[in-house]
Amino acid sequence: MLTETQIAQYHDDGYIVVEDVLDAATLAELQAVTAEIVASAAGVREHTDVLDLEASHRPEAPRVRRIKRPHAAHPFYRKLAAYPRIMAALAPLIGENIRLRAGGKINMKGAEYGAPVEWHQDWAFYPHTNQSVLAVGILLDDMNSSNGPLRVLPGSHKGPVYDHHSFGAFCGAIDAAKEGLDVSTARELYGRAGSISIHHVRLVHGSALNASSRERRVLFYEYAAADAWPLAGVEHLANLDDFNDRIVYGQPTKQPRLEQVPVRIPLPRAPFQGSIYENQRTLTGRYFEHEQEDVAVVPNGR
Ligand SMILES: O=C(O)CCC(=O)C(=O)O
Repeated sequence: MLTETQIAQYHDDGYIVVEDVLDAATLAELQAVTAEIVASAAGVREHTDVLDLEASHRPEAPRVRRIKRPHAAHPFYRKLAAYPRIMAALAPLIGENIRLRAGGKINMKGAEYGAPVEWHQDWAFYPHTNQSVLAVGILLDDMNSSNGPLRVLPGSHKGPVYDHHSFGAFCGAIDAAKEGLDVSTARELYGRAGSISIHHVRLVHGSALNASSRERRVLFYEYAAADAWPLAGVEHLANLDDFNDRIVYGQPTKQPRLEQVPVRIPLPRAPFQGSIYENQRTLTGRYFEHEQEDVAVVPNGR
């Protein structure tokens, strides 16, 4: 699946885009299943276990910001997580034994209002015993400069793990000015619907509000090598069967591989739970423009 150049780019820059990975029928089914779930937002007043809603959502004028944990929301997504061409792309990057993480999402970025995602590193949310962990973004729509493409900071996966806290609690985002993070070299990722992006768990990334007239939906699956175990406090591991049921390639193991990696623990928990958009509400020093209604809310009225 991947060329030597793509494998080298993943290691050097921390990301790649692979064009035209899904076949046409699978892409059409992905779009149809997603439309069906989005339609269920009509009449809904609050976030649910599946739907995360835009600040400007109204029951009579639904605006879905995210479908949460798609693999648990519909059997199609669980099957798609093990799509053979995706597994073939990941094996040279994180090995022959791969687990789907319990998270994952479809970020909808609706036309004209789709919310931004502030700069962050996934590793700040879910550190593991080793960093053979990455995210795959499957494009449901063409993604280009106008509709809020994923932005990445090349090489940042080899740099520090930045502070993702504000007001003494996790906020899932980096205050770039405060942290001295220069985002001027960020690149935008483009691709046709059915293509995928792959980014390293420590790569700094984010995306702007979608002010265009075209939606930008991306399904993000998070994958870890089977021997990368989540650190304490990151994921509830009471149910080993569920953990192992999420092996999408190869075999599980009870022997974690320990690497010397920098870690920050995402505790105390963010005051706003439910999605990254909620977590990031307490960020000081926002970088991206937000919708009027999605105002910063700071705990204790500060
Ligand atoms: O949807 C995007 O552009 C960014 C997604 C992301 O990084 C996240 O939701 O964690």
